[in-house]
Amino acid sequence: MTTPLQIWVEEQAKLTKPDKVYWCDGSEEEAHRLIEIGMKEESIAGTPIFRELNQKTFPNSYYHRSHPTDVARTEHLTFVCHPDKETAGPNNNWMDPDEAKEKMRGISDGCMRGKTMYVLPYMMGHPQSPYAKACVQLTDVSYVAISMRIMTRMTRDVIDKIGSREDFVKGLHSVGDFDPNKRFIMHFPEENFVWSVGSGYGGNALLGKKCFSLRIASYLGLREGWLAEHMVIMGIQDPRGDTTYITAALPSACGKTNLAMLESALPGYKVWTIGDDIAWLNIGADGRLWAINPETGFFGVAPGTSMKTNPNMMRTLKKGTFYPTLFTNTALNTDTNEPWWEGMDGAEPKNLVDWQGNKWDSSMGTKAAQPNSRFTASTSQCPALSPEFNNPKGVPISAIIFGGKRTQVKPLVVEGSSWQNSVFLGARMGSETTAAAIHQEDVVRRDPMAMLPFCGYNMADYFGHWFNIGKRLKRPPKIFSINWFRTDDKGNYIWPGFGENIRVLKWIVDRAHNKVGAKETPIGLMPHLKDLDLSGLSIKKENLEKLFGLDVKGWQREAEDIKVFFEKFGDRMPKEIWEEFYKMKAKLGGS
Ligand code: OXD
Ligand code: MN
Repeated sequence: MTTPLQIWVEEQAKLTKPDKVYWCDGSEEEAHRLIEIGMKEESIAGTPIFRELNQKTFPNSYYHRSHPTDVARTEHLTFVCHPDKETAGPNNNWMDPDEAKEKMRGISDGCMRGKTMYVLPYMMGHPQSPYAKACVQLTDVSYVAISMRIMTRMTRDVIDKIGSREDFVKGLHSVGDFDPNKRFIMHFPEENFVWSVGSGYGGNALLGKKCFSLRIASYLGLREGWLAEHMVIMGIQDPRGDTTYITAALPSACGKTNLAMLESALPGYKVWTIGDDIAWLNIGADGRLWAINPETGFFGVAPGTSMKTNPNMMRTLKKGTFYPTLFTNTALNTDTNEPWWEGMDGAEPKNLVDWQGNKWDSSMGTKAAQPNSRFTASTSQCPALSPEFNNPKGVPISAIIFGGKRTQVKPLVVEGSSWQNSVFLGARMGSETTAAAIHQEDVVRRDPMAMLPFCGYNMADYFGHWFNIGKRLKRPPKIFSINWFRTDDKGNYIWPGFGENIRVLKWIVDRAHNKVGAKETPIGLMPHLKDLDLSGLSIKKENLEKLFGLDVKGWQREAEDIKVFFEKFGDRMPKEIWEEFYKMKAKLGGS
């Protein structure tokens, strides 16, 4: 009997016209075979898809160079195609689904000619988890097939699981001819379908990640009563051996991966990693929020990663298991055949080529590694991986953190005073932009819950959904905002960050267990300094004031910016958001 899955694959092959169709089984042997093909037969802009790296120091690692125009997420080419524009909201680009499909059919006709179409059956989430989803992606490039094998649970069993069902998650991906004018990432939430052409970049091409697990899944969550969030999941073990699970949402390239596996600077504390990018949050029978990480890999920003900033990631990258590790658009040390990036440990190697293959040294004033260059590595290689990682139920969440990169105004840590106030706290977040998406860097943009680029529907409805979830929780987590990035008058970061962030996490955990008090301020609850362990840090008094004080004038300006953003949502905005906004504004005083 022909299944709906087979019919769908045949239809896509008829349109895209590959030379071959190959169904992947996710095995180790297959991964090696595809890497061999990528080293010999396929290329992007004349460069082989994979190049073997130094197998002694970076076992089972391969280097990949993308098309030079294709290095980050392209938010302006990303569309959410609900039948009506209002459902997509002002936070998304929208196109009518029929129009979008017609456009994509035109671009996709024959786009796999001369290539192999890889059929990738995969699960997002543990196959035994009630929250997991069965998915199939089609792609025409081995780099994406190998990356998906690292990032997801890819096996033939998924095909049996789908069986005769029609509601599996579908992804059609082709790198096309990399023409930026024919590059689109189209989402069809009503059909659990993503259609992406023209880009091989992770966030645009690994369709289980941002496209399904956030944009489409957030909409599924709205309809089914759960949340798909851009969040780290981690366990914090205290000196008594008790572990508290928390999640943290931060915009792209703001240190989520570092946070997820930080090595504690406080003796007796240990962090256990469950995920570094995506959390699916469901309400358990006990009325608590439970989190799973649907992914099985890290797709992290390489520059800045070192033994000092993220020792567990460096160990992960060098571990070498049967999962390959990929480095994309980093620089290369041509003496040792190792990847290299700005901020890596040790002196600058003598013989380097930059991410485009040109001879490079730092006197040239350019960057050797593309600022959004990435590694792709299996979570199984992480020494801090939580024993709960594969628990199909997930872990119970006691605190949620919202963060952003703000060099001014925002204090180190603030707590919401109620669920309603906390949703407002998440909704008012803003962050300075980074290289993870193509746009001007270092300007503040509002980024509620770090979900602005990933919420697959109108964010006004999303805030409403958060309020509804709160009503159903018997034991809601406490909610906090953090900002590691405040600078002093000379522009240097005040807070030491990285492993020292445990000091703030300890306070958050203590608050979650009602062990310490907090003081009320117009923007939420803030710590009494006596409750934060700052021992051994030498932060000047005026800088402590920046971290823990309230910049009233700055917040009055901030309120104006927040208002302009909220007004974009018109009448659809829940009244609770405005209630909290005006309460904060009144407490801040001023005009
Ligand atoms: C990512 C991103 O790749 O947020 O995780 O851009
Ligand atoms: Mn991310």
